[in-house]
Amino acid sequence: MNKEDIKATKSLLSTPQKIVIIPHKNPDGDAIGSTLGLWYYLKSIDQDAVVIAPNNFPKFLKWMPGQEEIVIFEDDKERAQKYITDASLIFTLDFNHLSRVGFMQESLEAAEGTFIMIDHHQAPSDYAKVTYSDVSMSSTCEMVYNFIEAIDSTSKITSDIANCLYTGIMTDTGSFKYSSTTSRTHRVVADLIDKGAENIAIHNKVFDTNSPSRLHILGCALKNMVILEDYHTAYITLSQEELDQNNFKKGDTEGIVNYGLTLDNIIFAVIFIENKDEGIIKISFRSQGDFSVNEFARAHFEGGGHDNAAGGKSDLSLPETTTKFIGLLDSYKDKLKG
Ligand SMILES: [Mn+2]
Repeated sequence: MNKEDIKATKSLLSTPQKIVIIPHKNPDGDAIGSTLGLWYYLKSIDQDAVVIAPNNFPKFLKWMPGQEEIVIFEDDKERAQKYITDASLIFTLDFNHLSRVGFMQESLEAAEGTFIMIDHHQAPSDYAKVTYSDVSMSSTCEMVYNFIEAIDSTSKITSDIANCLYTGIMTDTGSFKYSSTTSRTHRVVADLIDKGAENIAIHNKVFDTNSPSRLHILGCALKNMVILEDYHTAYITLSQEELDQNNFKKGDTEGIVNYGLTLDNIIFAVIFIENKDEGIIKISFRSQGDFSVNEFARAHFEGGGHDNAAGGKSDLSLPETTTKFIGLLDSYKDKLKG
């Protein structure tokens, strides 16, 4: 955070505000961890704050401290809308375009409160008065730690805040192994453990929660995996029929894309998931090293994200989409060196 933004934020928080804190649609561990961590902090300095999520969040986060206080816009529109309309200060966390809140976008665009953005994705838009944006950060949770340090003191971090921030850093770094993990990330995490983050319990609660449907879908996905050795690429497909056969539930496909990267010499991994309801193929891209899946997704699949993790979509059928994908790889052959 630069000095000007720190000053502006301190001045905003020096008077009582009505605050809403917003994560993106389909919130993940970092989105929920950062919003709840910030929420606990703001309450501790006697601010009136509430977290409003566009829609519900996955079961593996339902143990988090404070999660039962989150207002779900989709389920509780009137109440959520009133909070947004009345808000004098609106924090948006872990996203940087208002379109990332889905059907909540209109409400936020009409809101009169002052916006503060805390986010680590590329190409932020300019809706916020204070934009704390840093693509080198491991997670928004690490940034909330920095935020509290910059405007106040890390001594304000309670065990609840520590548990929330630890969760987001852990999930967004793939348990501290993605390239965004720095020595600073480990120092922050060490301090969070000192402040009460129950690291072992958090790992268990987040990762040891497989359901039968999730494991069956994982089995199907791995069987479907296609390895293109010449391009150091592996991709997985899951059709709607396969999802239905295995009693698919929301969240079951989370993280499956990463299995491709566990293969020796594979640096580009993709999963194509058919969604008949929305009439699209949802795509996740992962890479290791310099190959930018953000650029690839932006150029060809109406998406984007980070250099090593991005999303996208296709309106073609599942076979047409994979054919298109395979056809693109030759022009990236130089960049896809293992
Ligand atoms: Mn994040």
